[in-house]
Formats: sequence, structure tokens, C-alpha cells
Amino acid sequence: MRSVLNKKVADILFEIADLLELKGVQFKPRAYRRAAQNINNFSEDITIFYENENLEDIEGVGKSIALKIKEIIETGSLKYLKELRQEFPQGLQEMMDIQGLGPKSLMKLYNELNIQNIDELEKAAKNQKIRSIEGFGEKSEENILKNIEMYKKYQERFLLGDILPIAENIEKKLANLKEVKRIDLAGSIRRKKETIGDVDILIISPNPNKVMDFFTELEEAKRVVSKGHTRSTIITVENLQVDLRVVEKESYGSALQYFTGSKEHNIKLRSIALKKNWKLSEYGLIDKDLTETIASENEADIYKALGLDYIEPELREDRGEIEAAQEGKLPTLIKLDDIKGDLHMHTKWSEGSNTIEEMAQAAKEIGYQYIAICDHAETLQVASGLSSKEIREQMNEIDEINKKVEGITILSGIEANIDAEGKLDVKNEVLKDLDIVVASIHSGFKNSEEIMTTRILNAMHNDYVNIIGHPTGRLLNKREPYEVNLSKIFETAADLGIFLELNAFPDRLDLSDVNCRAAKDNDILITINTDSHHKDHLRYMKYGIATARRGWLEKKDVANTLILKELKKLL
Ligand code: DGT
Ligand code: CA
Ligand code: CA
Ligand code: ZN
Repeated sequence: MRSVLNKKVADILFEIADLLELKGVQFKPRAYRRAAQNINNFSEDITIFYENENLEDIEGVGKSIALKIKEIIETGSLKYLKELRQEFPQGLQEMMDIQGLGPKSLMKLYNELNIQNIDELEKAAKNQKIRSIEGFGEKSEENILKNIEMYKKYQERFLLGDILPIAENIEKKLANLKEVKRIDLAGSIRRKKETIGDVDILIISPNPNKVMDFFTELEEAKRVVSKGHTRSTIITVENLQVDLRVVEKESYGSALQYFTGSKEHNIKLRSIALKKNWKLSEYGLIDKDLTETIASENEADIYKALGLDYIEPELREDRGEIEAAQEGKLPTLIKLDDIKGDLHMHTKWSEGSNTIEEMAQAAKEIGYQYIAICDHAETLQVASGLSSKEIREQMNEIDEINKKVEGITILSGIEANIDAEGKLDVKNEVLKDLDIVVASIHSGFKNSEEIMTTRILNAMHNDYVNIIGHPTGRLLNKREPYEVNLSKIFETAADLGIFLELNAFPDRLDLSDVNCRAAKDNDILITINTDSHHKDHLRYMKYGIATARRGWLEKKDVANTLILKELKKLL
């Protein structure tokens, strides 16, 4: 099991990388980042590993980094980091998270205008002070302001993938108390929204005070905002707010309904109640004249009483789900165990952390029938992409492993890069021998909508392309999607029978829920793939499923719910 210390060690190494970059140090930042990444991906508790094994056995950890990890484990902090921090004002590091500002530009702004934090940067850009510096111009001021705005927006919400494990862990601890009779996550986290503002938890308890004591004393709690008999709020070490409410058994269903939201869904639901001369609140569905309770203990009863089929939490956004529930036309949403395989993952051949065989074993343990290995190809040098010769070698290795490993089939694939014109970085004579071809964009995100769309359409017209990977290129809380005409992409995908990916990696979830639904309406098949760079990432499938469900997808809308024989017919 991983521990909080794994994350702490990784965070410190990431920070060192940032600071060294600010200093203008070459190569070292990359080494620190690689080690940090591997520790983030490390599936064991680093403290226990340190006690029993050699830290240098962790990939990317050499002698000097091992010593630093040792110091963090033994003392809880690192002197080297403290010294590095003192070389720069604190705000400078924060500024590194603003898009488009590299360490060199930051140091220039610091040295020439003494800009030490985001506020000062914003002021300088507004007052047109930056354009006078060499290498900057009017356009840079505009971009800086735009990117500061984005940065502020990104600070407000957390990724579901970062928060769900934390919330579920707190939920589990509370559920173990004998004083807790029932517990549920509510709010956006129950709806599995891609980003989360705060976590809402509901419980039934005959002894709330005991529960509140336990909750506010959790090791996860950095700060207690409020503590009461029926409601308490803590802030976790990640700066995440968690609200805990105690609710009466008699009204638990209506409270769960109310606090699950969304607000828009609830408003529409209340208006339906009003038309029946009923009142819906967190305390129950009540007849206004008779003051008689119609439903309150069970959430499902509330929907039933209102004349609606039960609406899964992921659908509760007032995007037509209430009307569909009235007409008995809700989709039967896809489930995690409908998935038969994963069609996009990386291995040590390019930038992944595990071998093909390790990925296959891990996928087999999950219960998959097949996986596709889709490493990067030649032009992605940063990701150690494969040459044609290496692709052939990898195909041979996959043949060998398929003979050796039973119970799962490994498909040979590639994640080809789409270039500025829409050409791929793998020759057709190689593509034709692969089982599966994912094509995706990894650069040139700033092009116009027309160019981006043409690039993707051209790639789709390559006879060997099966899937367009992460079709909009967004990185949640980091990068907006590129401009692209999705209607045209959908049209062509439907024409040519090309699948669009729902990339399940927690900071992508690309296509988004709304776009998945639009794709479905255009009769396009989606493939939900993890894009794993480590065997543990295969578990990210659940975030893809969450987004798929929010996008109204059913089993039949997703290609990798098919058994291998059926899938191969489509490829
Ligand atoms: P978040 O936390 O921003 O990711 O989103 P939610 O949906 O979890 O929102 P939150 O935490 O403010 O409130 C939890 C639920 O409580 C929300 O989904 C619906 C309900 N709720 C909160 N405030 C209101 C309100 O003013 N009107 C109605 N109808 N419902 C509300
Ligand atoms: Ca919330
Ligand atoms: Ca809340
Ligand atoms: Zn990939």
C-alpha cells in the first residue's frame, strides 16, 4: 500500500525540480521529475520499502536522490529544499504554474521588473509594463492576463481522480465506527463530476457527538472549520473541504437526494413536486395541504412518487434526464465490469514504467480479455518514441508473450502522432501489420479551428487508423481543449467507422461527458482507454466509466465492451 509519505516525497522532488529549473540548472530537473513520477507511481509504502530494501532499486533513484529520500523519511523534511527555497521569493514558484511562462521568462520578469508573485505580474501586465522587456510584447501581456485568469479558475476545483481516493478513505474510516449506521458520499463526488469543489458526506448515527469527535480528529484534517452536533467541516492536508452531516433515519432519502444535487436538477424536481401541490426539501416530499409525508426515508421512493424512473446520480444535471425519466427513456448506463479490455497503454518501450508482460498480467488480474500496447512512435522523442524497426521488434515480443501468457490476448498497436498536416509518424507498410492504430495530437495546439480540424480529418482518412486518441487535447486544470470542429469529426468518424477515445486518465477525461453524449447521438462508437503509463494506471478505467455514464453511454456505445472476436470484426 502507498502511504501519505510517498506523496510527500514525490512533492518535494517535484519542487526541487521546479526550483532547479528556475536556477537555470540543466538536466537535473528532469532527473528529479522522473524520480518523483516513479515514486508517485510506486505501489508500495516507501517507508517500509526503505526499511527492507534499497531505495536505489526504485527506477530513476540514484545515490543522491536516495539520500534525500532517506532524510525525508527520517526527519520529515529536507534541508536541501529549504536552502533552495531561500534563493527565490515564494511567489515565483507559484508563478511557474501559469501556462506559457517558462523559468527563463520568469527570471527575466523578476530581474528586470522585480515581479515576485502573481498579483504583481497581473498589475504589471495591466499597466503595460511588460511589453518593454526584450522578448515580450503587447500580445504577451494579453496572454499573461488570460493565463492568470485560467490559473485562478484552475485553483478553485480538484480533479475527481485526486479526490475520490481521499474521500473514499475517509468514508471507510467513518463507516468502521459502530456509531455510524449508514454513510454515503453526496454532492458532485457522488455524481462523479470530473472536478470537485468540496466533498459532502451524509450519515445516520444514534451518537453524532462521538462521530464528530472522530471526524475532526482524523489525521487527514489539517484544520477544523466548524464542529457541531449535526454538521462539521474540516480542511484536509490537500486543502480540500469535507462537510459531514448527520441526518435522521426518517428523512435520509430526501437528504441524500437534496445534497447529491445538482442544484439545477433539484430545482426542476421541486417544480414537478409543486405541480402536484407537494413540497420537496431535504426533509421529505410532503403534501402541502395534509402536511403528510409522501416519501422521505428512501431516495428511490421520491423519484417514484414524482412519477419518474430512478435517475442515477451521474445523470442529475438537468440535461434532459428528468424528461427522459418521465417517459421511461433513461439509458441503461455502462458499468465498469462491462469493459472487456483496454486499448491504449504504454510500456517501457516508450515512456511507460512496466514491461508488456507486466501490463498483461495486471490486466488479466482485473479480468480483461485483451489489451492493446500503443506506445509512442518516432516523432515523440521526449517520450522515447519507437522507430519502424523497433515497432517490428515489439510486435515480435508481443507474439512471444502471447504464446507464454494465457487467459489474455495482447494486441500490437501504436499511438501515432498527427503532425501539422495530419500525417502520421509511422509508415503505412508498418501500420498495416499492427492490430490497432491510435492517432493523436501532441503538439501545435494553438492552431486555428480550421487547421486543427483538418489535421484530425486527414489522419482519419488514413486507412489504418482505428481510434482518435484524446480528441480535444484538454488537460483538466492545466490546459483548455484546442479549437476543433467536433461536428465535422463526428460526421467523418461515423462515415469511416472510426472510434473516438474517451481517455480515462484522470486529468484528461477526453472526450468530456457532454461530448461523449454528442458522439453517441451521432452513432459513433467510443473506446474507453486508460492511456496507462504504469500498471497501476489500469485502474483509472473507473474514471472513464464515470465520465461515460455522465455522458449517457450504454454498453452498446462502447467498443471495448465487445469480446475480442467481435471487436476484431470492427477493426
Ligand atoms: P461542488 O462541491 O462545487 O463540486 O458541487 P456540489 O454539487 O457538490 O455542490 P455543493 O457542495 O455546493 O452542494 C451539495 C449539494 O447540495 C448540491 O449538489 C445541491 C445541494 N444544494 C446546495 N446548495 C443548494 C441550493 O442553493 N439550492 C438547491 N436546490 N440545492 C442546493
Ligand atoms: Ca460538494
Ligand atoms: Ca458542500
Ligand atoms: Zn498515450
